[in-house]
Amino acid sequence: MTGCAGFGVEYRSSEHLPSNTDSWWDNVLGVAQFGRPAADSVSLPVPAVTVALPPLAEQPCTCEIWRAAGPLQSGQIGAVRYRASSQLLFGCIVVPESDSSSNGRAGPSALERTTSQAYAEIFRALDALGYPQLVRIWNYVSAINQAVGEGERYWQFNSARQECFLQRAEYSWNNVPAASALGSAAGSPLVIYFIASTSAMRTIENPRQVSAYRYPAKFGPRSPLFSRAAQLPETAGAPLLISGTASIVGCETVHPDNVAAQTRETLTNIDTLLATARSENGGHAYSVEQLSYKVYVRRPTDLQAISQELGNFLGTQTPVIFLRADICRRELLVEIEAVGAARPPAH
Ligand code: 3EB
Repeated sequence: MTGCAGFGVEYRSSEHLPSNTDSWWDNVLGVAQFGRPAADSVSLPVPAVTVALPPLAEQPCTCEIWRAAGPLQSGQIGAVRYRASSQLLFGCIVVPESDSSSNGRAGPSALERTTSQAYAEIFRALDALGYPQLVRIWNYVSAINQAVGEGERYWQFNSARQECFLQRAEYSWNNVPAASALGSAAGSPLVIYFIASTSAMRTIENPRQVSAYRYPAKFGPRSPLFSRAAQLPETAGAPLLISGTASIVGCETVHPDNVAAQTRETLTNIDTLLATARSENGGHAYSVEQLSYKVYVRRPTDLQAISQELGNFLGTQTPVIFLRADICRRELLVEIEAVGAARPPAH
């Protein structure tokens, strides 16, 4: 197998994972577990990272399972655990905030130091392993909306992230991975997991939205650095990884008090991104019904309204999971990310 064959995501409750010796695991790259894995669960045979965001579902733990065609190899470099095919790598790192070594009184905050440490470890692992291109990255930051100084903790995270990327030759303002950054409970460690590739990706921006790296300073002194979507190399359906997407038009939050309208605006943003991906990238037939969705919900009581809007837009056949999370602007009530492959271009 070559390229990104077999690449994709699947969602399952922890209770429904096959036993460790099952061949089902052979082409699993890694797992993110949302919520509380069963106390008696044995460690999984692939890298697994636990994120303290509870699923809004009956089961206490939802697994996001990433696959790629094998053979796959696992290992650990520094604090980064990984598993990789010849082209794609899944990696994860957990850094408690207090663990980050202090450099005295002034200078960067604990969250900035922790973020810089995590990204330094990630880049060191990718350098050592030869997967230089980060394609998609998930950042789970505790107390993300908490006020600090002039801003919020999210701003501190953004400062450190921007500095880390811009120090690297592989990245520039308009060539950065797709991302999500969500808030977990205060006291949770910084949890980051990611997909990296041996070859270059293509990034896609949304014409309805100002690129995040161009957000004006009122959203923080150093802008968030991520692209709206990343497309893996042009093999096997050109998989598209869509960043966390919210009710933002231009650079402003719209419908601050209306969760149904925020959900519709978010889905319009995703739809627009797919149209852009189709027109820029050789007519790959991406469609909203063919993606898998992960929905972050600020207030559990909004679940029904959000779920109803999604149903109207996507029908009921589309894989969707819902997680309780803080979103990086206080007025945002919902954020949605997605992943999927295309049908081949029509000739
Ligand atoms: C936005 O569009 C909403 O900081 O990595 C979405 C996806 C958002 C990723 C990030 C933030 C991030 O600005 C928030």
